[in-house]
Order: sequence, then C-alpha cells, then structure tokens
Amino acid sequence: MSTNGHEIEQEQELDVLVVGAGFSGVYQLDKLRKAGFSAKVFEAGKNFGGTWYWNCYPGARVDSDFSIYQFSSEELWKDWNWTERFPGREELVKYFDYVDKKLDLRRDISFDTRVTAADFDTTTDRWVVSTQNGRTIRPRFLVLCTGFASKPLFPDYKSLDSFQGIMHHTAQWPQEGVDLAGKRVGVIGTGASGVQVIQETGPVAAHLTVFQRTPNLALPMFQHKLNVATQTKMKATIYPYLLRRREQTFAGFHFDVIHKSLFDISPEERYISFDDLWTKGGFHYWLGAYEDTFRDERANNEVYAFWRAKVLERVRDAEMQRKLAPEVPPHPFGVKRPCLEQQYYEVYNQPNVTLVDLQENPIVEITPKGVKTQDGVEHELDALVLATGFDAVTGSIAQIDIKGTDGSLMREKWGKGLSTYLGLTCAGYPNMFFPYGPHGPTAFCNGPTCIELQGDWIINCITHMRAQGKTRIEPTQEAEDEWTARVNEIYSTHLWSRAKSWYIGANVPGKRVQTLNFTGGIPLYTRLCRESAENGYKGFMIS
Ligand code: N01
Repeated sequence: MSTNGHEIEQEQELDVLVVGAGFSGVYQLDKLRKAGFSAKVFEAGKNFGGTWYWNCYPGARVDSDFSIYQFSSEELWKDWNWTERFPGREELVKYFDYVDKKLDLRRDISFDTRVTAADFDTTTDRWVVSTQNGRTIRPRFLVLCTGFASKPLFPDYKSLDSFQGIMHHTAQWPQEGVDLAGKRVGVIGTGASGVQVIQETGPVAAHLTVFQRTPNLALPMFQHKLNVATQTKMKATIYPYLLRRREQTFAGFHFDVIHKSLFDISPEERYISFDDLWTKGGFHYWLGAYEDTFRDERANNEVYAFWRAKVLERVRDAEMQRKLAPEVPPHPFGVKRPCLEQQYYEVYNQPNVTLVDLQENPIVEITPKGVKTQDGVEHELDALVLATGFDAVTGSIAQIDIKGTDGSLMREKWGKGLSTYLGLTCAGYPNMFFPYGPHGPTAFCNGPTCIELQGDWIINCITHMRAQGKTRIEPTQEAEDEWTARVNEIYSTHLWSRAKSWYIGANVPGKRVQTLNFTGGIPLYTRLCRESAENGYKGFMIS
C-alpha cells in the first residue's frame, strides 16, 4: 500500500508514534512500553537529547539544579551522579546515553527521521505520518514531543548569506564543534544562548563584538562542583522530597514564589530577603520572588533596582553600564526570561570586547566581511554567531504539515489565534497530544517536571481508552474555547505582555502576539487536567 508515493510500513497496528527523543519523547516511550502499548519514536537528530542534541554551541548548560532537572524515577537517579550543580550540555548527553542503556530505548527509535506531515484518517481512526526520508506509518495516537525550541529563528538582515566567514545559528551548531579561539567573533543576540556563547568566547577570542538589541537581565548561576558522597547522602534523604516538591510549586522547581507582597515587609527586611535569594543563585531571585513582582510594576521596580545595583558593581565602564543595566528598565524584571550567567558581566571589562547597542545603532546589512551598522562602521569578523532564538512553542508543531479532520493545517488554525484544550489537545485533530507545548505550563515550568506531569496524563488517557475499547478522542470546540479563554484571562492579570519575548510570540516578525503558555502555575494546571480525567475526560468526545 502506498500514500504520497511512500510505502506504508508494516506496523499497521502501532499504538503510538512519538515524535522527538528529548526528555519528553524518552519519558513517553518508556512509560508507554511499561503500560503495554506498542510505541516507536521518530527523531530528526542523530542521537538522543532533543534540545541537548542540537544546542551544542560553546557554553551550553542547563539553568535548573541537577537534583530536579532529571527523570524522577528512582530506577534512574539511584545509579547516576552529576558533577556540577548546573550540568553542562556534554554531561546531559552522557545522561541520555545512560538512560538509553538503562531502559533499552534505542530499539524503538529511528534517528535521522524528521516527521514532515501527518493526516488523520477518519475511516480507521489512525494518523498517516510521513517523514523526510520517505517513511509512512499509521499509529493510532500521535504524541508530539517536539519541545518548545525546535524551530530556529534567523534574523532577516539584508544579505545575511553573503558573509564569507564561519556563520552558524546556536541551535544548528556543528556537532564536531567550532574553534573560536583567536578569531574575531560577532554574536547577534543576548538571550540565554547568546549569554552563554559570549561568556565562553570573550576570554579566548581575538576580538568579540556583541550585537545587543535588549539587555538580558541575567542572574548569577553560582555554579559549583559536586561529589558522589554528597549525592549518595542526598539520595538517602532529601532527593525524593525535592523531586515530588516540583508538583507543588508555581514553576515546577523545588522552591516556590513567596506568597506575599514585598510591600508587606520593611525595606530592611526586603533588602536582606533579596540578598538571600540572590546568594542562593540560579532562579531563586526570579521564580522564588515575591508574587507581586509579576503583577505590580511598583514591586517590579524594586526588584529591578536591586538587580541593577548588583550588575553595576561588576562593570567598570560607564558606557557599558548604561547599555547592560540601564536606569530605566528595558521591560519589567522577569516577564521576559532572565538567564543564568557565569562571569558574563566581567567579559565587558575586557579590552577585546565591543558592545553594540542595536537600539541606538541598528544593523543595516551583513557583508562578506562582517556586519555593517547604521553609523557606517563595518565590523570585520571571522565568525558570526546567530544567537537569535526560536519561533518558539507553536513553531515546533506548526512547521509540520498536520491536517485535521476537515483537512485544515494546524498552522492555519493557530495562525488565526492559538487555541487548545488543556494545552495538550486540539479540536479537529483527534488522537493527538503535545506535551511541553502550546498553552501548557511549558516556558513557565522546569522541563522534566512539565514533561512528566503531562506525560502521565496522556498515558492514563490512552490507557482509559484501551480499557473502554475506544479508538478516537478529541476535545469539543466548546471545551477548547473555554480553556483558551481561561488561559488568556490568567495571562492578562500579570505583566507578561510588557516585554517583547518568545513567551508571547513577539520575537518573530509577523507572528501573532498572544500568550503561548499557561501562566497559572503547576498546581492549578494539574488540578484542571485531573478534574477532566476524573469526570470521564470531561470536555472530550470519545468514540
Ligand atoms: O533565544 P531568545 P535563546 N536582530 O529568544 C535577539 C532556553 N535556553 O536561544 O531580546 C538582533 O531568548 C533577541 O533580541 P530581543 C531558555 O528558555 C536555555 O537565547 O528580542 N537581535 C535576543 O537577545 C531561553 O529563554 C538555555 O530584543 C535579535 C536573542 O536574539 C530560550 O531557550 C540556553 C534579532 C534571542 O534570545 C531561548 O533562548 C539557551 C534580530 N533580528 C536557551 N532577532 C539554558 O541556559 C532576535 N534577536 C538552559
């Protein structure tokens, strides 16, 4: 049998096709197999890791503590030890290798297999899924574990391709690496990717030119090494508590926002409290902040002022200070994702580093030799790093030609306004789920936490259908409209719209600006999902 000229594979009875072999896809595969389903994974990369496979640029590193940024099953954590509080990309790749061996995953995974299209066949209640390398498969369920950052965003500068030196996007960095030592390097973008490349490259480049459009309100990582003895002790005591605590906090970390106003305490107590959060490192100063930080601009200004004072202490030159930590906040603190830095600000004290503020002096074109700015200067470069981010959250799914029951493409449906039910499913697209995607807690949650909570919900749902002898599930339009209205309502009560960020699609020229995430926190999200399931999958049509 053939469709679109592709041979349909023998696995006519496959229960689930999972797309992607990062944290989410690996979790799905293991749990689906344990629940007795047949499952396969198609992965575009040549190895495990998803985002950790592709983002192999210099300095790539996780921004969550080791203890919670991993799978929560004891089967996996009991024999694994990390070497740093915030593990680097190489260590995460090794972790995936360990997980693969432990769970015997590889036999059900096809690497180098990019899914390009999926059509729902209403006569058989199966998806017909096609890949770039000519495969077609017909699973009952399709679980898109494509992550929030699998469609890189390239800047639309005039003659970008004319550059004659080395040029790569951070998310398409060559797996064999690129030696930037001794080179004249330019970096466009100062998001988390840009900051990591800059702090790694500044000390070794002949010259580094940073092209900054918006300063990153970066926070100190306070990295440290770990030893096995400490982790052995933690495993016997606190580990399970830390991992379970993730389900109880706003952003799925082991610490929570402080549920009171920062104006309920004295200025002295506030300063000491800010300093304490700061000293803990990581995201404590952001996701462990007073809750009015994200709703009340006056509270937010206090948080920004403390952040700014800390940064100014570290940067010597007044012009650099002005560009990196301006007196007037570029946007409210924390409504656009800050990143974790290590010696990032000290890089700007080096004589070989130039910072170009693109708000004052925009790029006019890319030339064969480098980057030309409006002041007429041509910044000559050997290498240009595009740290310009992603068509995030929806882009990962919308780039696949997914056709629903009425033949319309998912990207067309979402182009008119994002709508989902529970941030997991869509009306008109039966038997399809997308963990860690649009309208889920995604960008507002630690990755593995979100992936496990949503992943369990999906597997329980499919298990319920098998027990009932059912073959098709999709949300009603009414349930989807209600969910979408709820997501938008929760979003509108906070300051999130006050920064142009990937959280709301504002980073992509022409993309509709709207919330792409559920911003109500993990406890509320999981309660709403659980309530649907406990009420016979309320909001869904099952047949
Ligand atoms: O992408 P970004 P990212 N001209 O969109 C600039 C995760 N992550 O890859 O801010 C000039 O945040 C853009 O400028 P502006 C993490 O969740 C985690 O860095 O839009 N500049 C911005 O500075 C993160 O939030 C880690 O004004 C242009 C930058 O490029 C998410 O992934 C590491 C431009 C893009 O920043 C995305 O991070 C890396 C243009 N035309 C990523 N277009 C960890 O540490 C864009 N920019 C775990």
